[in-house]
This record gives sequence, C-alpha cells and structure tokens, in this order.
Amino acid sequence: MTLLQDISVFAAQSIPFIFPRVPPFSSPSKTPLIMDTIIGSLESCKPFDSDVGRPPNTSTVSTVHDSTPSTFSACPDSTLGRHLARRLVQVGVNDVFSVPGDFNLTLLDHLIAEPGLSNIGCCNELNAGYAADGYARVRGVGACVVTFTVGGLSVLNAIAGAYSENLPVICIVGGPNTNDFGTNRILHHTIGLPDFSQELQCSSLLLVFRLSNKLGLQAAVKATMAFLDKAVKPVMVGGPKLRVSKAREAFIELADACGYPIAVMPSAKGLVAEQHPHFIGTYWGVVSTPFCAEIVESADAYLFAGPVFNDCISVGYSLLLKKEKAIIIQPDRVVVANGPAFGCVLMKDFLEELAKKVKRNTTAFENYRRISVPEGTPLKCEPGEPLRVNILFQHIQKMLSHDTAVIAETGDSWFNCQKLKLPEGCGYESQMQYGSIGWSVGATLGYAQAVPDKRVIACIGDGSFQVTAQDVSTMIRNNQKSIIFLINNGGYTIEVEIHDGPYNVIKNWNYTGLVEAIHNGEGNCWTMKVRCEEELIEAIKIATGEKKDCLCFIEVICHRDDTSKELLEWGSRASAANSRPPVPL
Ligand SMILES: Cc1ncc(C[n+]2csc(CCOP(=O)(O)OP(=O)(O)O)c2C)c(N)n1
Ligand SMILES: [Mg+2]
Repeated sequence: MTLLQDISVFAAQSIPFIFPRVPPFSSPSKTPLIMDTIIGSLESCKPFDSDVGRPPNTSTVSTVHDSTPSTFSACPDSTLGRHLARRLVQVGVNDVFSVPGDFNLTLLDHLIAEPGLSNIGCCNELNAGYAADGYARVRGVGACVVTFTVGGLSVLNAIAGAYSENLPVICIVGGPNTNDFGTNRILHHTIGLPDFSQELQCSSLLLVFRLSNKLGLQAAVKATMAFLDKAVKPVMVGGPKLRVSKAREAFIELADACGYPIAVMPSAKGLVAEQHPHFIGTYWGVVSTPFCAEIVESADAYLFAGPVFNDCISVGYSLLLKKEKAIIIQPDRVVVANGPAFGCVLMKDFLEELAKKVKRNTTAFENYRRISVPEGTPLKCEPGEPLRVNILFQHIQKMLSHDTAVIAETGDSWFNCQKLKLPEGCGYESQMQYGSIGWSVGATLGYAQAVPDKRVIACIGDGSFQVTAQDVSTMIRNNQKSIIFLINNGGYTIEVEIHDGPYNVIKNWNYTGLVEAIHNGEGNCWTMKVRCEEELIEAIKIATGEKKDCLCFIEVICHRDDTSKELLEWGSRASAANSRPPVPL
C-alpha cells in the first residue's frame, strides 16, 4: 500500500516530457564527395544522497502545483496536466493514444477530464505512436502519452518514423518525480542507472519560425524563370515535403498556370489530386506509371517540389535525371540547375510567385498524350482459380471513392497500392521514408479515429501484421469500421525479391482466427478468408453492404511468388545496390 501511495505521488508530480518532434539526429559527417551531377546517384547532480532506498524528501512532495512553474500557480487548481490537456485541444487534438503507466496515471486523469479530449488506450506504445502518426496525417497534429522509459523507448521507433515524414506528433512521456533528479536514486523502469537525461535531451524543443527573405525569393523566381523559359518540354514532380511545406495548393496553382505535366514521387502519392488534367502518374524510374518516366526523364527541365531521393525511391540509384536540368525546391531552399542556391525561400511562397509569372508550355503534356495508350482489358480469374494479386487490386480499385482512404504497408502493398488511381478526395498514406513494418496497423487506427466519416482500406502483408496485430483490438473497442486486407503470402515477399533465404518464410497464422480471438464477442467485427475471385467478390460485397458499419478483416491467401511486376524490377535493382562490393579501406 505504501508503495502504491508513493507511486501515485510520483505520478502526480511527474512533469511530462513533451517533444513535438524528436531533435534532429546527428547529421552525417560531411565527407568530401566527388562532384557528381546525377540525382539520387551512388555518390551522392545535486549532492549525492547516501541513504539507501530512503523515501524521497517528503517535505517537498505534496501536490502537483508545488512542482509546476509559477505561471500555473496563479489559479489554485491549475496543474500542468490540465494545462497540457487544454493545449492539446487548442492545437487540434481530440484523441490521445496512450498506454497507462505509474508515471503518467495522474496526467491521464487530467486528460480524460478535459472536454473535447478522448483517451484511446492502445495495446502497446509502438502502436500508440503509429496511431498518433496516422492521426497527424489528416488532422495536422497527433498525440500519444506513454510512461517513463519502458514506454518512452518503445514509442521511439514510431516517433522516429513520424519525424522522418515531418509529421507533427506530440509525444508525452511520464517522467520521474522532480525530487529525484540529480539524487542518484535508482528508479524502476530504468536500466538501473540514476541518469534520466536521455529522455530529457529528447525533450528539448525545436522551434523554428520562418519567413521567406523577400530579395532571395525574387532572385530565386527570376533565376528559375530564366531557366524554365528556355526549356522546350518542362515537367513538374511533387515530392513528400510538399506536406510539411504546406505547399500542396501552391503546387497545383503553378501546375494550372504553366500547363506542364505533373507527376508525384511514390512517397508523395495522395498529396496531389490525381484528377488534375495534366496528371501523368507516379515517377520512380523504371517502376513508374506507364509513360510517366519516359516523359519526365526526357524533359529538358524538371521542377521537383519537396523531393527526397533515397535509395528506395531512386530504385537503387537508377533514376536517369541530371542535376543541371533540375529545379529542386526544398521547404526553405531552391537550387536552380545545379547552380545558384537560394536559402530562406519558403516553398509555398516560391511556387505562388512562380505561378504568377511562369510562361505556359504544354509541349511535354501533349507528348504524353500522343504516346500513351489506354490500359488493356481487365483481368479475370478462372472459376475457383487461386486468387492473383493483380485481380485483388483490381477489385480494391473499384472500392475507392471520396469516402475512402488507402493505407499501404511496407512490402508488396507499396507497389500494388501505388498503382491505384485515387478518385477525388480519396486519402492515401504510406510510410515510404522510414518503412518500419507494422506501421500500418497503428496508422489505420489513428487515421480512422481522425476521420470517422471515411472508410479506411488498409493493405497489410502478413509479415508486417505480425509486428503490431494487437491494436485491431483498439479499432474494435472504438467502433471503427475500417476494412483490412491481410495479404497472406506466407512470408516477407519484398525481401524475397531482394535477397532470398529461409529467413524470409514466416510461421503461418490463422489470421481470421486471431482477429476473432481479439474480437471475443465484444464490439463489431467481421472476418473472412478468401482464396479465389468469387470469394473476394463476396467478401467485398458483405464488407461494403451488410457489414458496412463493422471492422472488416479479409484474409486474402496468395501464392508466395505472386508479386507485382514493379516489385520484381525494383527488387533486382535494390539487390544490385545492396550487393555492391565494400569500399576498400
Ligand atoms: C521494423 C522493421 N523490421 C524489419 C524490416 C525489414 N522488412 C522490410 S519489408 C519486410 C517484410 C514485409 O513482409 P510482408 O508484410 O509480409 O509484406 P510482403 O512483401 O510479403 O507483401 C521486412 C522484414 C522493416 N522494414 N521494418
Ligand atoms: Mg507477406
């Protein structure tokens, strides 16, 4: 009992550490590089306390406002927890994803007492973090609450993922009682060292207030115009940093004004409306939408807004792009044709200014229209024939509308979902920069919580699902009605196509059985196993008909080698890049 009381006092006094974004990881050392012009190329303490196990100094342990800054003590019942709860609502958070622990329990009391804030208890911290990530993608901000160290370190992978995709996720981690700092006391949930500084370091805030430098902006626009006006067949490509730059509309404004064809990088799918009359698909080298790479790579000027050319998106560094032909626009910087770079220029301002002045040039789009041919006849399975992945996605395509959103997990789902044509207003999310398998389960939970009116359609491989499956429970508990397509191909197929070995085979689970066990008769959940096209049609009919208000889990059984053509192509190139001989020391 004493222990419990002590713990509750600790929790009452815990000052949560908040880190809207984890601080930047140390930047890679700047090794001199050989000058290269190919984009995405290879080169490129208080006094020591000697009393063993002595209770904390009880004279200073009392109520929350004893330990809160003076700004909070003006009102006798103000607490840091209450303040946090209000601020969360004010910034747009109505649901916090949490796992309770003795360092955050009292904080949770404050959060649940706040009108407009709901606590969504998750099965583990990793999923709580992924859920906050999914929530932030639609709401602009998401939040999770976890306990000290055991929770904080578990959630870290999700926070790193959100950081890598520039998503504002607020992670509140219960911390030790302020009386314990610098005392050399050893607390539970630590690795047995009296050093709490790791999480403190993570709590340092990164506040950057930015405005474009007017002269820099004008100079950047002038240099870009001079370059683009000379071009014969320029194109535009949207990258993932369009989101953090809040420049999606400005990108379309420019597209409307200039008449260039517009493509997106795979990591930016969903950020640019695909119904735009000049939209030509996803650009990622040899695995692009048909006729898209041909137009982009043959252009004499390409404007990339917010690109990230990592190894995966550059398809093992095989893009045929030249820096001298590129305008690269980053959130606060513009580089023109590998020449002048203009700092302190915000992407949104730059695109808006350029839209006002750019000359219209539809040559590349007309070329695209001339060379592209319509897609072939739709595929059909023979009666009872094992279901093929191509057919599965043909049916998923028909489910998409303004009222749906697609969540694509790492794996072959990346490639299959990439080919879906998004109707107006249909959401699309994937985690292509960080690519941590299991992300989609938490992200589906968070996304659906953020936009209850949309039906989330999640495409998740069996290997990924095994990482984070538990939080289907939280979806059911919160009456969510997402549709999960669990693609059971018996293993890590994407890895198979890069480099195969026995480690890519996983234990087969009875996935519908697992979800039924989680469901356990409480809440609305419906499951079905599907082996052929007829069963798939039936499953989709039920999921979108009589079970439309239900969490629907459809396990699709596919052949281990049934992959998208794009994965095969991408896998060979990723493999070639991975198997380069080591650099001699
Ligand atoms: C946390 C984490 N661990 C390991 C990996 C490496 N990895 C990438 S994809 C993948 C397999 C995914 O398999 P599955 O979800 O079944 O998708 P499939 O390719 O079969 O469609 C693995 C293990 C990773 N990306 N993230
Ligand atoms: Mg698999």
